[in-house]
Amino acid sequence: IKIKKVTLHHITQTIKEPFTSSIGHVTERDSILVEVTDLDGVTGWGEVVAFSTPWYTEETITTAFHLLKDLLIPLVKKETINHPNHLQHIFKNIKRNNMAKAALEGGIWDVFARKQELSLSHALGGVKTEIESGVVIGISTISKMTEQISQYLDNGYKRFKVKISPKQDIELIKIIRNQFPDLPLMADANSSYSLNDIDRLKELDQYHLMMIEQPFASDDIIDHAKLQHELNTPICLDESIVSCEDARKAIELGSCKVINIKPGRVGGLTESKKIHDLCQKHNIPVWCGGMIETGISRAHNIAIASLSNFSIPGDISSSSRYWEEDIVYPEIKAVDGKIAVPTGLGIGFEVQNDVIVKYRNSVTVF
Ligand code: OSB
Ligand code: MG
Repeated sequence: IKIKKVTLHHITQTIKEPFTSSIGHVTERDSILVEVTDLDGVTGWGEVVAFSTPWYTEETITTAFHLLKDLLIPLVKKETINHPNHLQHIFKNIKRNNMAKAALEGGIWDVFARKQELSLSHALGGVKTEIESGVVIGISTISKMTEQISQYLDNGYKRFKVKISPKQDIELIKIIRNQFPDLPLMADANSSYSLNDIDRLKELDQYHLMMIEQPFASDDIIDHAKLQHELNTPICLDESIVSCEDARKAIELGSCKVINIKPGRVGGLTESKKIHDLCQKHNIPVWCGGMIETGISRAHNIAIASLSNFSIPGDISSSSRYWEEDIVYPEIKAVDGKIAVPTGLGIGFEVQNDVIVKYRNSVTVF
């Protein structure tokens, strides 16, 4: 693959209802859609999943734009890329900035799959024809949260993740559990606890959650190991795992029993697959997280989630969960809680230029 041009589309969309976690609040979602075209005229799409402010990780839409424009795009334009796996080598002197790297890498994976006449799922080694769909319920009042659960249950979702923090945890989970005794339920704390809260977190054991996601800070894999040794509920790490090396250390320390893989957070699909393979070897199930992203990124998520060790339903919900109108066609739809893995070439969805234009602030061609 020889890259001819890369087009960055900066868009802003309003999500259907504001989304709140313990550390961040999203109403307007800014994204950079990355359109990669090679010398043969094959086009692929990626997406920067960073937010406008660095509440989830240190990257922002602005830092990612800078990295893409000044460093990553010039680097890939210089090279002939035989396989997207080689991008890790091409990017080796650029530290972190994983979401910027993943966006460009994702577009190149899409080009690569199309040129191989494969779906992205098959290009990655995916084996599933459908994936199970889960949904996330942001922080609001307990009654609104249980109402949303009822609604999403009717939609057929297979797993329910509620956001918690020390301000709203035990009572919330107790009420949900009483109302929905068999619900596949988990909680995501987005780092809102510390070691002082061990007794409080142990109280959650009685509600048989599938797992607790990221209770402690992102650099606290030692404390997570201490917690996991005292907790029956499996810990799932999200923010703590930004590379396969992180996953190896967390597994070795016993910091978690499950890992949430987000291609953006770990620097792309190649690294996602490495983490998947490592976890499989160690009997650690993985699932694919979400970033309130457009259908482009969701399509990448569906493809990676078709690998065999993605054995727990992730945060891949229907387009209609957040969007009035998605960038991709057809819209992503969970039917009976399942999303079909597309069989078309590349990401398997059509990117609708007229919809991009509607939400676009700027377009820059490199
Ligand atoms: O912690 O998994 C998270 C959204 C934005 C940033 C971080 C997280 C989330 C979610 C929602 O939990 C995922 C989604 O529905 O796309
Ligand atoms: Mg999370």
